[in-house]
Amino acid sequence: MSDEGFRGGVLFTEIVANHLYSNNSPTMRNRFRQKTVQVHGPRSEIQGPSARLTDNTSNRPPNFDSSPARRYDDHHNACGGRGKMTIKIYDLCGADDRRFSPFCWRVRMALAHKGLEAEFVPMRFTEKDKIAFADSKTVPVLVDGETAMNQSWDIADYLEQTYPDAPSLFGGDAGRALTGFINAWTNATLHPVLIRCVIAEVFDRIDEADKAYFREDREKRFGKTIEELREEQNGALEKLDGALTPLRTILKSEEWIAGDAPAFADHLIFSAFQWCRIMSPTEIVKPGDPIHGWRERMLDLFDGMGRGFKAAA
Ligand SMILES: N[C@@H](CCC(=O)N[C@@H](CS)C(=O)NCC(=O)O)C(=O)O
Repeated sequence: MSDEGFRGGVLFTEIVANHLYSNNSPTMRNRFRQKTVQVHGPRSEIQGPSARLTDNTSNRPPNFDSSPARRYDDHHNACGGRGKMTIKIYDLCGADDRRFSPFCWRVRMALAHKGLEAEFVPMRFTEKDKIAFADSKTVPVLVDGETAMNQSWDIADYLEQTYPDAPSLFGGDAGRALTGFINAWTNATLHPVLIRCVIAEVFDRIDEADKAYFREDREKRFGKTIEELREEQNGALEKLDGALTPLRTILKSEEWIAGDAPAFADHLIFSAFQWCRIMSPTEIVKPGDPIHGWRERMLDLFDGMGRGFKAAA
């Protein structure tokens, strides 16, 4: 479509997945409702910022033999591709281009799992105007053709629905429901404990331009200063050990959280560890811990995609 075609607003089709457990509908089909959102603004806003801010990072590993991504590549190529435009993901970015958002990592892993290429558009906390077109104040935001949406769970659900021939993120309806539990546990239990272990170090590594916003927002949220939270970090690490018990228990007997092969349940929890690994030099899990071994396996996936993102020193 020409730029003129976008003048005066663009129609985006937003597929909104109703939140798991907030909907009694038993079928996958009914979990979705579709609405059309009128998004105003010039095309440049909708397509994202200038080329300077576009990193063109692709999730597709070049030399990976046994991953689901590689299997999908073969299938995708055999089918002649889908002919769709590249998926775009708005991604939080810290100082030195650190991509640290656990929610964005969930989507990065989901795309790699499905073997889908994507362009990651970096965005700072204080650049929310870039995602206003999607009516969002948080990242990740996905743009896929005419679809724009936020919320990492909804994006994973959308990818599962839209690319059903690619390796499954959930392994069917039962797997989706169990993964919904992992999603809720990660959000409600794991993240709140982890954030207290690393928040001061996250503050140290976000972009200078974001520091005043982050300090004000997080200090209000925690009712403490960043300095006080820094002092409480060791105590927070002690509490983390207990919170990780269910994860450690399952990883004593299973190679992956999802069982025989990694799936979105693994990506969800791994993303929280990536957030810490990229922003904090603190050793969250120690060698010898089954969680450490699993995290190493996760870092190896997709031709070492996760490892390719520099750990904080
Ligand atoms: N429920 C959302 C949460 C997304 C979220 O909180 N993203 C953070 C980055 S990790 C964000 O954009 N925060 C904006 C802010 O703090 O101003 C999801 O699952 O996508």
